Amino acid sequence: MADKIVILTGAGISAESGLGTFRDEGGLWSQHRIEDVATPEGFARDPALVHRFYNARRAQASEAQPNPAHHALARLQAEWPGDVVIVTQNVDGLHEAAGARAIHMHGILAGALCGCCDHRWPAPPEMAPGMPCPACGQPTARPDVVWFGEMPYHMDDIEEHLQTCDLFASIGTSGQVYPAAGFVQEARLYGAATIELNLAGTDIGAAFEDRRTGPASRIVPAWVE
Ligand code: BJW
Repeated sequence: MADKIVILTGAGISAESGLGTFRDEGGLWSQHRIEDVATPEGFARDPALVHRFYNARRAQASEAQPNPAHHALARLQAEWPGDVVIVTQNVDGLHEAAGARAIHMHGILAGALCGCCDHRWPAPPEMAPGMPCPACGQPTARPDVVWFGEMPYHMDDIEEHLQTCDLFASIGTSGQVYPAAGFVQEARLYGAATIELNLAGTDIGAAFEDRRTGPASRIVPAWVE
């Protein structure tokens, strides 16, 4: 029995909840330039554009419902006799909506962050350039998400979980963005069994001992049962 399971999730687990992925055909990065909307430099150049991008995604996420894959992971976390740690790259909050706890390594759409003093607070539905931080008063509010070139959150905790887990599962992520793409190697190095669940093959698929392909809403509940 795997005492401790670490599960990494990506945009693919929320695709069947109606939220677009980034790199699939028609995905977010085919409609927006990464440099414009997902880097600190893009935000400095055109904060209004970046806020519009995240306001739209925040509105979409607030309407979305968790799908059978999110529910299956919540069930697993509640019922497994050992630890089930969900590390998500997703910012949509759908793991929590399904009743699970997750570590948000790329932040959360529902959060605002002060670029000046690092204070965090719940984001209003619409953010705009120049919004003041409620703690320091500076006009430096931004979405509490991790852009390229920034350090993902909770990395010390995540490293510890990767080094102490018996099973590492990766669900619905393309394996193109680091450091998450390197987690499978790290977990293997420390002796974990590894499995990838994805709609299709990925660039890092060969690093996993076991692979299941198909839509998350079908293959995740089947894997959990
Ligand atoms: C289904 C499905 C269905 C579809 N069922 N599956 C050169 C080499 C190596 C690294 C670098 C490099 N140059 C720069 C870097 C670092 C950079 C990086 O990785 N760049 C790469 C592009 C090369 N990384 C960073 O900058 C990160 N920071 C960092 O590295 O700090 C330094 C550090 C050093 C040491 C330790 C730790 C840190 C920060 C990365 C931040 C990424 N931010 C974003 C935006 C977040 C906010 C937002 O949501 O807007 O995060 S970008 C975007 O990509 C988002 C995602 O979380 C992330 C990953 O995407 P994901 O989830 O994998 O989605 P897709 O679309 O790529 O894939 C979807 C998958 O689902 C596909 O496989 C489908 O098949 C599948 N799927 N439908 C099941 N129904």
